[in-house]
Amino acid sequence: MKTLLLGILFVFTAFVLKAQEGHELWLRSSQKTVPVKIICSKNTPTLAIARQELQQGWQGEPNATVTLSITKNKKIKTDGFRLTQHEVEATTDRGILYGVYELLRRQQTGEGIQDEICNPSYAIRMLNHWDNLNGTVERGYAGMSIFWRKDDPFVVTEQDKTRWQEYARANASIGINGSSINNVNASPTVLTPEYLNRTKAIAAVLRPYGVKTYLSVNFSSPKVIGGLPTSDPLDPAVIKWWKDKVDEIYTLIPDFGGFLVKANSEGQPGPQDFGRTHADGANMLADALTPYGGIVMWRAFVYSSNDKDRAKQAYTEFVPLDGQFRDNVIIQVKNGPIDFQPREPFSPLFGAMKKTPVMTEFQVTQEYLGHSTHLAFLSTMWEECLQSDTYQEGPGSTVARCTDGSLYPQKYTAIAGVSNIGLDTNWCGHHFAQANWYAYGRLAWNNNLRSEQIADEWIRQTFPPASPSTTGSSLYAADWRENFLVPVKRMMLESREAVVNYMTPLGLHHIMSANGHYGPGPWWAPEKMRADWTPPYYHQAGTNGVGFDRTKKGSDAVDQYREPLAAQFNDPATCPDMFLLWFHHLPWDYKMKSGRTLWEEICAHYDKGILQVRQFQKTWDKVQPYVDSSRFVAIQRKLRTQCSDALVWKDACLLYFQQFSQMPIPYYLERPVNNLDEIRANEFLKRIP
Ligand code: BDP
Repeated sequence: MKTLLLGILFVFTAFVLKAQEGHELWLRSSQKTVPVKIICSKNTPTLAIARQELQQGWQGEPNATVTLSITKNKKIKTDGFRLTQHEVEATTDRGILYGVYELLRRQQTGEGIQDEICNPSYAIRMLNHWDNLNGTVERGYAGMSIFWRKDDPFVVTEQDKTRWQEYARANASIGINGSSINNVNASPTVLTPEYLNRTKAIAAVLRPYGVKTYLSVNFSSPKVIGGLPTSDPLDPAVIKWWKDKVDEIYTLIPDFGGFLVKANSEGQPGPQDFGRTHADGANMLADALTPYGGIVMWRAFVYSSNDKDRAKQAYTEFVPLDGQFRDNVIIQVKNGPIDFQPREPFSPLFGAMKKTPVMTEFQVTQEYLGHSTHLAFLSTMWEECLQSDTYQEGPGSTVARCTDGSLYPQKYTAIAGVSNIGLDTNWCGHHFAQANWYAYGRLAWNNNLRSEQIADEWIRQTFPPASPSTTGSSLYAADWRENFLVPVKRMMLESREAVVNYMTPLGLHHIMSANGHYGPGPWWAPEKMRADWTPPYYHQAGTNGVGFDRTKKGSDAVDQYREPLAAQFNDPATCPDMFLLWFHHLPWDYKMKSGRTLWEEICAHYDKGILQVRQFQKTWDKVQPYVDSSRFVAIQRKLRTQCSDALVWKDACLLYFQQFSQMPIPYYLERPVNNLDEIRANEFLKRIP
């Protein structure tokens, strides 16, 4: 009976599930529109969008009346809203728009609506685009930039505008309210009139959706495009140049958000070039922006080649400056102390600068997690970071609370995600990478959300069943939940851990090849290369063991964490396994909590990663009846590549480390199928997808 039913279902869904290219993201238009009446006393471009969305997406009872009201309810923060089944109340029209999207989402996912107030965790919820003015995207794996292009760079076409509008709508639907639209490795040219004009055109399209526009700026701009002899932040002519530039920008874009700055980092210019501090540089820009309410997001991603431990440097450089920044400067800190690795402990800067606003920077684009080829749902990684306890103000001082204003009062609260968006039809390269854009927005709105809920919402909206009701009691709905929703959700929730397992288990980090950051390369160390850009610096493998000693006897990075964490991380017996080789250099035969040796444990993790991806393939093949053919095949192909890549990772790392451990790969595990010398010989030929 069940087989027959599945058979019928297969034929039925194959008919109903039209091929999809994924361009609609999680905003699939409903199959039939249900009429709704809307009462709203005001009209603004933003409210017009709110109305239109309701009219197109209403799935409640037919001809219901929905009231949109702007009030002065003090419990509702800017951007927040009060929601009932038939009412959205907010203090701004942006709040109304967010409330409408929430209402429609609840209808689509079948989640109930109480009379409730929803306020965002952060006032500023940013996407950072690493888009270059020539249209390429640094660490972008989904095509060229949606904002910039090489040919006819200043012509704004209807096609451009449509893309920007769709982009803004997707952001608004998950509460993202800011975009910095050019690479943090910023070209000074972006501040020339032609590029500012294009920026103005972009801002005009994003504005009604509540998305403010920001720019990344190059600290040498006064010299490079202003013709000044210096860019010294204390030089009066430099101060005036920035002030005039800011005036010019606000004349074009009155609601411009502000600047994002990467300074004295990886060769970028900055105040230290003139013997000044990060605070001198950031404050100078902040002062120019103050009259307009603009902000500076100053990145703490700094490290130099001569330090003993790269992981310690941001903290060492920034903590002494605590209290010296203007209140419209926010220090933007990557989630981990090194660089967006598949797993890092949280950056010790969170909670350490008590008199300075600090914001988290996540990487939505999968630079170190298989680009847009591997399926890796990053929500679990961000949740892990946000929920990490820093103990800065006693137990419960999570990273989330250290940055959202609940522990330290700050004028501006913010969060940033490095975008994974490009001109590809499906925006993100991998259909499942869309879930990372979605999850980032949802966590930026509510930093206490759980990945399980986020995945659930995303699946329901992105792969809705052919039958209109997912919540009703029909056999079909129950079947869809059991055979599609549950296994796909499980796969998503496990996917990041799988990547950690087959790439960098047990606290290993930064062992990928060369600059592509895609395949394995634990051996990669060209002669003249900076040591801290090569994997051996991070894994320290030798016949005596593996791992970076960051204990009190080593680089002492553990001391940047508050007790009880410092002591816990310092002792291999209490250090969580997942951070073991991040903090410790241990012999290959070190006895793990599991009873296995360290070497066996490493092997077991790499092996498990492979088994997990194989399971993802099985899961996906089985859900074919529930997915349109185009997305089904695209994802199936990507999973195949992920599986063969994972095998290369496992074989490369195990065969390389085995040269030091000199121990057999446990015989109960699969044998390598690739040869190390062949992987090494092909390393640079490997297609970067
Ligand atoms: C690294 C990227 C590099 C970025 C840098 C940054 O490899 O392309 O410019 O981060 O965040 O992860 O500035």
